[in-house]
Amino acid sequence: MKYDDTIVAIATPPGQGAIGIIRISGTDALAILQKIYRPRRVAAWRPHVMRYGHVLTITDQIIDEVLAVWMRAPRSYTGEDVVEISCHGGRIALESVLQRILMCGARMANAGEFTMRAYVAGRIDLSQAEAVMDVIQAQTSQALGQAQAQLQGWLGQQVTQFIATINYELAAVVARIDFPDEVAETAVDTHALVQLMTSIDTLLAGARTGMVLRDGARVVLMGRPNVGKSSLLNRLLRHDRAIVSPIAGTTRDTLEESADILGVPVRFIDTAGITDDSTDVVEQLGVARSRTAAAHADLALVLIDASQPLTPQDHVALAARGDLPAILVLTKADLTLCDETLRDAPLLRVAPFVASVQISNMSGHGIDTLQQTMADHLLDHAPAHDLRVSNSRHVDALQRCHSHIQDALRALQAHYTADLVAVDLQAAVAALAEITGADVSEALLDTVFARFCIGK
Ligand SMILES: Nc1nc2c(ncn2[C@@H]2O[C@H](COP(=O)(O)OP(=O)(O)OP(=O)(O)O)[C@@H](O)[C@H]2O)c(=O)[nH]1
Ligand SMILES: [Mg+2]
Repeated sequence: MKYDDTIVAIATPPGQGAIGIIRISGTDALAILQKIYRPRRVAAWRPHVMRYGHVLTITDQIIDEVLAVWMRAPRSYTGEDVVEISCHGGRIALESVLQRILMCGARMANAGEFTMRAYVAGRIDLSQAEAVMDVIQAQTSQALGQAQAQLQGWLGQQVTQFIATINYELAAVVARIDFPDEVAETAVDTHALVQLMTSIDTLLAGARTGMVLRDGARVVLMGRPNVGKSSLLNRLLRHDRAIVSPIAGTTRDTLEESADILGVPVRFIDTAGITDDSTDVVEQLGVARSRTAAAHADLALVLIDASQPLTPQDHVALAARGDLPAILVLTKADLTLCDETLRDAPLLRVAPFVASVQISNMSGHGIDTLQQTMADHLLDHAPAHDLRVSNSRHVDALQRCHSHIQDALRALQAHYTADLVAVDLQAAVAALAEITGADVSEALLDTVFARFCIGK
């Protein structure tokens, strides 16, 4: 498919900067540039060469002093003719150049439309298009590595290989439909299909980590009042975000902040200390919010004051985490520790703890270990390389493919007719094709590109 219109957008973020870039894509990109722009030296336009000059009004007044480059199709981001103009990075300069281009017949690009054109032109597959946004939104270097790997196309290649394997077996099944007497049931290599399911299982096993790196993990700090939740939050963030005081009930509302924990993007949620004997309405509301936060988290840090005997409120706080995976954090390790608490706390479990760590928010003792323990848990089953599935859309498609292959194998085993087996294998291929976008609906494309920003 080829688009017949030319799109334009400011590709750099709003605000002031040294430069701001305007990007044009489509058949008229160069013609528009030639209309609005006067190069310093008159010469024929050569592709991929940056030229110095000015963007002018219709009456030849200077709008801005710029550098411009023309990238000839198909050697460009979109696969179409693309022009990029580096203007001064001020709102008025950029807006004025943009308006001038719109007057020449270009239209404002929709969010993600440049990348969508690259996909439609076949320059990248859909999983690579999605990776563009993942690269932009990556919050840690590990997340970036994973997004870059997907942008380079490993997932598309892997999926294409899977599709080829299924199609090979599908051909044997179809041959049986056409020539039932000549092609044996055993012509289908069930072993190859079982192996494919194993490969999908491996990809799915690493996907939890992939998604944690892409989307971040939610880690909730829980415990009775005064155990040191807010102090720990401040330690983990390396700045004083939350108010800390010796008064029980200091934090009354939940408070969220993000940090990079050894490469894992983590959103920490500090909560109001959990009690069940509060008569204060605001405190009760805070406690309710703490419980809600726990319900939506990936991991809990359950804090116990190791310098004090356990109280009934500790039990309430421990129970509040439900079956959320949790690390037991024994705080105030700089004080004289209470032997009984050290002995009993790890046993006070609703579900087993992932680990138990002693820390001091005062000296910083144990904070490194705690960070490592969190990262280890959140990166569980992570392949050491960057080739991880990280998008729930891909996970869903892989799961559906897996179950269709399973159905096909069952149908083969039960000696169902070949056309029934074929239906299952075709469905398996269709599920995989959604990942690369080889066969997708307009609606799916809309959802994928809705996440994008204008100009990308
Ligand atoms: N010695 C010592 N004191 C600590 C430690 N952590 C916190 N504290 C002190 O304990 C008190 C309560 O700390 P907070 O961080 O406000 O406790 P919290 O769990 O957020 O309390 P609420 O918000 O009331 O639920 C403050 O006086 C802190 O200075 C620690 O590791 N060692
Ligand atoms: Mg607090």
